[in-house]
Amino acid sequence: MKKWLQIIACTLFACMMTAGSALAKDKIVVGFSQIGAESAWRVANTDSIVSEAKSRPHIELKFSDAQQKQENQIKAIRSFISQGVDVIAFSPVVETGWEPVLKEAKRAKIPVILSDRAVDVQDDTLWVTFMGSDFVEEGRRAGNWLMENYDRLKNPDKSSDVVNVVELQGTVGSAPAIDRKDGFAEVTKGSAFKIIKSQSGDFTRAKGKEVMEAFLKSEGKKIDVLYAHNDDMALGAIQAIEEYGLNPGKDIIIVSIDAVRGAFEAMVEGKINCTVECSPLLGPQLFDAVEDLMAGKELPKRIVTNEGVFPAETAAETLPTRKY
Ligand code: GZL
Repeated sequence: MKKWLQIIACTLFACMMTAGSALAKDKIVVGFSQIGAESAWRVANTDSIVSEAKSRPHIELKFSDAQQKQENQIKAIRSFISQGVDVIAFSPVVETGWEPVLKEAKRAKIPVILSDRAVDVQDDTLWVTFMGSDFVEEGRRAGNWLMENYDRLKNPDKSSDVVNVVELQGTVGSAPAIDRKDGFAEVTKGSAFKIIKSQSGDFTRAKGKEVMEAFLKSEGKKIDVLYAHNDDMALGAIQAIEEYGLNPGKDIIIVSIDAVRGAFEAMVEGKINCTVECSPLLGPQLFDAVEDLMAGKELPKRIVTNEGVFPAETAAETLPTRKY
């Protein structure tokens, strides 16, 4: 009988120690690898993550900015592993090339949360949950809004037999660029809306202007519509359109994605016709998920952010309510 009592006593002691160590953990250390600061959206996303971490005294955030380079994100994740953080979270700049480092995190028993963008890996046990927008749906919303509103907005002397669309894509190989292209193409397939030029502007204002200049040089007044995968590229393109001597929002209808403040200001000026929301305010959701994870709760594999569509007509009244 004595032997059994000893076994029970040891088991109870071990349980108390484990519980104690979890309870004694006064800090949850999170390593976050951010893509960069390529757009107003990204800056707002970083602000949301950093400020939310600051508002939670039990969260210690180790933040790394990769300047839009995958190799820097991989280095940062390896560093988090060697530091023995409790959770790794990151916004993957592109979809592929993550297996090796995610397998290292798994071997180190460090859970990984995907924030904002997804990865394309065979083994989905390499990440715990993906939280962020449905980019395909954002592309569909942009295409549907355009088809429903183009005729009332277009320059009267433009025909509607074929509507020539130029597309500014996001970063090559990134989930939002791939999915936003697919969603727009899916809903406009077989319609009068034809993409005549499509090129990456890497989600930046400068590159968006540069590529739009090239579109205008080759297609000129043939262009009826600009579909931009983010507002920063649309704002750069507006500069190119005006320098070319055309009126953005009138001669060229512009539909974009993100719904950042700059897009609302451009809509108030009549230079963008619609922006589809993609919320960067992921900080609260991210650290709720971290805390649930550390408390041993099961996380859903996919957490989708809720978003809307903002036409220019409502921009003035909506602008004061915008948080980014
Ligand atoms: C979308 C996000 C994209 C934004 C861009 O969730 O990954 O990256 O649309 C940003 O503005 O650069």
